[in-house]
Amino acid sequence: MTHRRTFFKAAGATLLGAASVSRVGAAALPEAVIQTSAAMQLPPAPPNGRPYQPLVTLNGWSLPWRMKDNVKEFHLVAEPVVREIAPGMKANLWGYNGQSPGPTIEAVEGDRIRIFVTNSLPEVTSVHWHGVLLPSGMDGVTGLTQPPIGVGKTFMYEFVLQRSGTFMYHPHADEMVQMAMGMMGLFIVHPKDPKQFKVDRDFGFILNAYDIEPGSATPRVNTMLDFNLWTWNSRAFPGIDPFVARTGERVRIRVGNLTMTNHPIHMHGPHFDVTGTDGGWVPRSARWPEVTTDLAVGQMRALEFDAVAGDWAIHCHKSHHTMNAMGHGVPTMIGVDHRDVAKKITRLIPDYMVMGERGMHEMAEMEMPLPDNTLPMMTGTGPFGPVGMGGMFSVVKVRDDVRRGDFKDPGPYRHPAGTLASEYAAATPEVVRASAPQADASTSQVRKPTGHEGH
Ligand SMILES: [Cu+2]
Repeated sequence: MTHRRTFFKAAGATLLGAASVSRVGAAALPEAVIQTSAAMQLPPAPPNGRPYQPLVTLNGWSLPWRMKDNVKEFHLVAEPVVREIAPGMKANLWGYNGQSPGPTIEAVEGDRIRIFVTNSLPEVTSVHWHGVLLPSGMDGVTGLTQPPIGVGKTFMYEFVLQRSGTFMYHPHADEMVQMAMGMMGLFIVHPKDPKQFKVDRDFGFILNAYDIEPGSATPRVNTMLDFNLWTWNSRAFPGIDPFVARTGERVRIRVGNLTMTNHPIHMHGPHFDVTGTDGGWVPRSARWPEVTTDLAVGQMRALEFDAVAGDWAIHCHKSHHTMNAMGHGVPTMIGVDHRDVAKKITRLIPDYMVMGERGMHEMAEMEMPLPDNTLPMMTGTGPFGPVGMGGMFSVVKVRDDVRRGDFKDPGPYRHPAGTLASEYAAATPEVVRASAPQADASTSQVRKPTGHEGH
């Protein structure tokens, strides 16, 4: 559901007199569009200005603009928001225009844009336009290039977009807190010539992470590395949208990293090329095929591939990042038979469970009681049972019959006959193990006696 509300309602009329834009300017602010849903909102074709193919933001949306005297005017409102991380869990975050991440800003190379930023947070902020070429004074670094945007104030940023590419925006004010709370968004500059770098589908998301104690809803903002929720656009699997495409289409996925660590993003199925970084487009001669590309902190990558029919997992390859909140202090129980101990413990703690001695997959199948507002560590169900994944995981779903512009989840893939792994039903022969190599007399000093089996 999209609400439209004016600046007057958003920030309160009493704040206007003290705002950093003039009264005339403030009265002329474009309305701030607020989004309260975490569902993907398909962006419409641009209503005016140069044509481009809109980005599909995972579990997100693009910010409408107002064209005024040939300038695209956007209005961001920095504010506390509630974001559904996945069904069953909501988080109290800070973001823009009702959501975290904020809306994607889309414009075209050569556009002059004016972005009004209203601060409805309880503390000062600023916005840095990560990767965008602009005058130093528009760069958004509090103290260095501008005073902070005070509580209730509105700032105006204005610049001409010089190069197309994949960029981001985020605060450069109390940023440890403000990024830990979810303040970020994508900034896409489309090429002036729509035929240049053309793809059939263009997706985008930001890697982010939170430390939210199971049972609570507000991130701990002082966490340096030990985050427990690894998310794409502040969503965890199975709450992350699939990447839907038609067989043979050229697909681009743009990824930015605003967490505190690197993420090797790995896609099953077709190989991809990295065609863009946060510095722009990679020349064709400098691309090489990949199935995993590592994103360092602050980096952006655009991946492109030709879609092949199937359900292809796409995920961060750090295995802890495809898990939801978990206790990392749990001891490894593989190979430990602790059923006898468990019986004794159950007399004291009736809910005590034996788990982990044959690995942890059984936890994916278990319906364990959890605190309210918490996601299971491994969750999500596929056509063959529990997927046993959470966090930074989604699926590239490619089908022969997806219509152009259709991004709806097509359901599970129907594998052509003879292309599906299955159980071998006939009798299995005895496993033959290679015999251990004979000890080399020159290096071994101890020989076990042989021929004494009768003892
Ligand atoms: Cu990761």
